[in-house]
Amino acid sequence: MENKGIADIFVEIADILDIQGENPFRVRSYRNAARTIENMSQRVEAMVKAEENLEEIPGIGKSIHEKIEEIVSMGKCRFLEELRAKVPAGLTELLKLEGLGPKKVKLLYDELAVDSVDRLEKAAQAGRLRDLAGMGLKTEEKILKSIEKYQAGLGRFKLSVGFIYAQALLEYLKDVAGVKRLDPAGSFRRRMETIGDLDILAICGKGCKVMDRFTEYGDAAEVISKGETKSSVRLNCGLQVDVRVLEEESYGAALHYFTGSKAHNIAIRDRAKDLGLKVSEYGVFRAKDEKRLSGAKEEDVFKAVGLPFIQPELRENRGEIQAAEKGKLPHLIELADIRGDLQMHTAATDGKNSIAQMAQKAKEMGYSYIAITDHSKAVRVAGGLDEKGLARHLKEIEKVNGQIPGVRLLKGVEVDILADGSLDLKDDILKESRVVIASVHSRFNMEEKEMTRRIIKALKNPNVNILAHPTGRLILEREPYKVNLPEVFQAAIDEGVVLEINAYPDRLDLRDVDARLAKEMGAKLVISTDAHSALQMELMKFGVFTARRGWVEAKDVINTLPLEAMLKILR
Ligand code: DGT
Ligand code: CA
Ligand code: CA
Ligand code: ZN
Repeated sequence: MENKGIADIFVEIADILDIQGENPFRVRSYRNAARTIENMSQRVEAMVKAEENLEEIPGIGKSIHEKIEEIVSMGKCRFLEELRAKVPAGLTELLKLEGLGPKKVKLLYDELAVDSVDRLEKAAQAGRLRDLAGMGLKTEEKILKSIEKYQAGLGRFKLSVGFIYAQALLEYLKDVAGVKRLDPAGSFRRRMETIGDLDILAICGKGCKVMDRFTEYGDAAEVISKGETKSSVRLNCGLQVDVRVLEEESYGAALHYFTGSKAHNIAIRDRAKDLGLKVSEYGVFRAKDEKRLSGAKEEDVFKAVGLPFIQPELRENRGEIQAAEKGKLPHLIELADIRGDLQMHTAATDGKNSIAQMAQKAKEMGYSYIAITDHSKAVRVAGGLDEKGLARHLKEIEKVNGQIPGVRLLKGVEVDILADGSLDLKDDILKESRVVIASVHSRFNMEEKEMTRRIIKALKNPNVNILAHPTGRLILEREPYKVNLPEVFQAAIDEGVVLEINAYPDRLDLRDVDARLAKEMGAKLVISTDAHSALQMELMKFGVFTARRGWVEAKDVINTLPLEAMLKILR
């Protein structure tokens, strides 16, 4: 089982205990364990098999260790099954709705016997929630909105989660004798922020047992269908995977077709039709007599319709075909272009590692600079720093500077934008910080005008260099706050503030289309991980994917520049 699968079990345990009103410390210990496991670079399953002592890992004690062993050996956890038997299955699902915590879920169950999303929806529509203690008309409306959003995202997975499962499965399938090629396609290959399922294409030799091996996969919960050329499996986490075995001569056409998007495919087909051609997943054909012209390589499809290769991230029918036609495709940014990371948190606030450990990781990543940017005091849950705390912390950063040759540490802070647009720390100390990131962490419910004014006021503080996660959304969890982005972008341009594409996979904020607008308006961008541990600095790739989907080039992104040039842009 993948670390993510093990972590999910502990999250569910914590959720049920929470609903039962269990001791918060006990609940937290399960949540912490889940987070630790999910963020580990080594596979827990392998560690158990190698009989390593898991209790040396912070946050993993005897009781959790025992449960991990049971999960690895039996594929399930008895304690969780017992808990599940005690509460209706729908209750933990209710926790996934935005704005519903364990207390409210318990209240809804006790008072109205609400035990599923369906029942909650009916109760809300009937106006039965507004009279419950601590609720009202507004809560009722909000809950209806959360339900709508939840249902729209149902069954979709964050790209980063898709990555975990895709990598493990591809690793497994590539060792099957006779497999010549394996490629993920679909929304995964286009690096969409969420994926509905995972599409994998393969070329296999004669007698290859790839479908047998696929349907026997250890992490498969259910085989949905099995055939010679197509099989589908549902993994334990709920993600569906389709594997298709294809002919070598039509592999390129199939890769193009199954990469999509559907809208892009249709546009390409229409173009082919105008040229007297037919493009399908089987190849490129002459329309009048169905003669096969090509299709072994993906480039064949583009060549047939007179276009250069279009990167998968651009294939959304958002103007890529017109741009290709005019030779105006963007030269998309790549992970290798990134030279530093300008947002990260350390153990001084809610991060896991020390300044030195972050610097060491930066060295491993091949970076030449990073900014250490812990939270300010308003973010109390994160243990944000006040003026004195930050002053001390900046000295610490300075001290570590030079200890890791080749990596320059920049003194920084992520300062909170308060409700009135003022900043959470005094200007004197902000002046001491080379990288001042401003961001919103509270009062998300403002009207658009007020929120826009709030953010623009913050950008006008001359100490601010970067606006972080400009819309505040959390993918599949929290809508962006209402804000007029074009106005914010223009203010950022006028003030010389850089806009962040936050690479943290739950955020990806700015999202693709917003980043594209910012770039087209002439804004400067930065891609930062917002890492809360050294390992999370590896999440940079998700920010780069988002940037690529937003047509962003290396020259639009300041952390592709060498240190001195980058610093010139940071006012
Ligand atoms: P997803 O799975 O919802 O995240 O999105 P996709 O894009 O991976 O969609 P999926 O898995 O239904 O299909 C994979 C690709 O196959 C899709 O991107 C384009 C192609 N495709 C599927 N259905 C159609 C269709 O009806 N017409 C055309 N032209 N292409 C299709
Ligand atoms: Ca798909
Ligand atoms: Ca599919
Ligand atoms: Zn934080």
